[in-house]
Amino acid sequence: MRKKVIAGNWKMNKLLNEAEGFITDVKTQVPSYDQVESVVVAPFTHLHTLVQKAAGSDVKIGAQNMHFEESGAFTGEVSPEMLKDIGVDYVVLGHSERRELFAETDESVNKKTHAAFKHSLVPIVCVGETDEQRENNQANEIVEEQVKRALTGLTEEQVKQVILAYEPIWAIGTGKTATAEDANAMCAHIRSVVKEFASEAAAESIRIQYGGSVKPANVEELLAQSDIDGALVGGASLEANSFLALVEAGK
Ligand code: G2H
Repeated sequence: MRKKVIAGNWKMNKLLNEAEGFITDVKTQVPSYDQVESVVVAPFTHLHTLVQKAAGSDVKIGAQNMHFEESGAFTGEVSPEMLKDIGVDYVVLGHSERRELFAETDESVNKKTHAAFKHSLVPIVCVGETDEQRENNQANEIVEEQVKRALTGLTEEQVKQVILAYEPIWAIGTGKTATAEDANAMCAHIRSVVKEFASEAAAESIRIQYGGSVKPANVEELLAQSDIDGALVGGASLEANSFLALVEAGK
């Protein structure tokens, strides 16, 4: 039985005092970590404070990106070691907004995934097709390629610990959600890709989230699907009550 993981991706939202207030509101109310993993994925400027604020609770903190190098002349970048040093546990890699707007590639996502393991960060690796690719019946093939390239070179044990987030780009922030059946079909396809690429055991263990306009009203149906092991949630993760409803559904 795979434990569900619900991650709130705040993107570039909230000032520090709002972020702190959010953690205060949710930290005593989230289900235990044994039941469901509740992750707040916040902007870099808030991470140190939020890790301290959430200490001792069942809320874990994640970053939205990082560089794959250890250190050096990379102005504006943040290293995996810097994240680990302040107590961050998860990192989102290859979100479609980073692929589209900031030139993230499958190759850099792969390097970042390796770097995450080197520093004991749990990578949440995003994959997903555009509207046009879906219309052209290329969705399976595009997502398969993204998954394989992200996982290249990882050990079987590492593959088991990756969290993949299937986020169809046409469903992100648009209010359009893939139907639960469509989302599940792609997550099942991803699991079969992992089986072929790594092993059956890795495919059984790896968690696959769905992301794209997930909200309290649709999360239960999505999480009830056989191959959906959690959600990566943007807009609906910004309010404490909504986040709590989402993580409750993951129990
Ligand atoms: C997809 C998702 C979070 P939203 O980007 O990663 O955002 O839930 O707002 O569609």
